[in-house]
Amino acid sequence: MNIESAETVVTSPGRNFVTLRLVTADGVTGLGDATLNGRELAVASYLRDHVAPLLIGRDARNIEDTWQYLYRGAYWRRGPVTMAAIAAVDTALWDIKAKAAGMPLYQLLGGASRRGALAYGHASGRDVPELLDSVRAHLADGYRAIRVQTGIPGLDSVYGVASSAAGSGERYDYEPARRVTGGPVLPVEETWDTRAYLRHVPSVFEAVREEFGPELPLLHDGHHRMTPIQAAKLGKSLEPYDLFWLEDATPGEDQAALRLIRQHTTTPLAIGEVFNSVHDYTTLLAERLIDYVRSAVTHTGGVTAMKKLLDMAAVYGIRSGMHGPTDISPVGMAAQLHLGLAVHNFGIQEYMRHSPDSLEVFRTSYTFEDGLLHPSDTPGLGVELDLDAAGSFPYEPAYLPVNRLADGTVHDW
Ligand code: GCO
Ligand code: MG
Repeated sequence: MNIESAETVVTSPGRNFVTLRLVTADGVTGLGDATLNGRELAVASYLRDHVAPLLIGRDARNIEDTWQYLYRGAYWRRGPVTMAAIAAVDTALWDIKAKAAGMPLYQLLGGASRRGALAYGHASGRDVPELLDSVRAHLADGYRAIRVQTGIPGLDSVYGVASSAAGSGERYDYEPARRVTGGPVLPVEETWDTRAYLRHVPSVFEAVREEFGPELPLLHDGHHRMTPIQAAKLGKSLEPYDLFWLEDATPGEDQAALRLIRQHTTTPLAIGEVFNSVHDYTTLLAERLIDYVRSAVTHTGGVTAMKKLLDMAAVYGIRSGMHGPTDISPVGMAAQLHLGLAVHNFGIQEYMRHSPDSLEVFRTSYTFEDGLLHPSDTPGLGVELDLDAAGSFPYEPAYLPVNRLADGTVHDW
């Protein structure tokens, strides 16, 4: 079962995706997602120039050995580019193994622990009435847990908030990497004010609870913008509204910051979408400073590494909340649905629908019904890549926005 070809496919059906496509000598194809939003070509080069040549002729069955070979063997460990590339190889090898076994991947990971993976959708509005409409639309769409983001009085635009009237199923890509229109390819710049944000957010959750009652799980993303003491204050002020989690309250690289937040609030905490290794979590897990692990299979070294991370989290009673906006491709999403179905400590799965163009390139078989995602029983990951369709959407340079304070200082986000 040797690998015969390793092709890196870059396609942009509305936003950029990087996919690794492995084919074995006996004709089994495996797919892996290596999309790193706004830095896609760095991973494509890492795969094409440094990894693909090492894969040809390797035994596709030896997943753990290949992982260690690419991780330990490279000397330069970790980092988002390296770990996304390793993730793609690892995921593609699991796809191949499961197809060869004639089983959906979740069966190889231990079988189903639940009927499906509870998903949360992204509701947002520039103001509260628009937000309430968006929550309603998500409920009508079948979501049973909702992330809530709003515009902030005094700020022109806020990342994570749709820029036009709210909706749900039809809003595929309101957080893509973008570029300023006209002129050179540069990131959009946004202005941020944490004090205005902290004053506004509690009233938003009060309005949502008043309208939809106490039962609906509500989530919120702080996008790494607060200092520890500001985050502690926000967590405390949101306690009456019983959040499912407060995500990414502080910049991700400072694990100790979570200690301070934890001392002040019982609002559950989630972090990790920008992490790429179990080593980013050691303090957070051992000291139980978080409640949910936000890493994605795509950015954390694949199914192998993510499974180990979640097993380690399980020791401390910490659950999964894998990152799932549309910059995780349908391949990455399918991989984490298989994993989420199998592990005991699944928590919740972020889920934004991909656009019709994306779903033309990536033919998925996972389902979303009554709030639950299921990876399907198709052997492997259950996703096929249509190479012709992929070829008709060429790469488009784009960046995530840059965040600045009113005086021009570059700020975390
Ligand atoms: C989320 C995230 C995303 C990221 C995006 C960056 O919680 O889904 O914060 O929206 O901003 O993945 O590429
Ligand atoms: Mg987030």
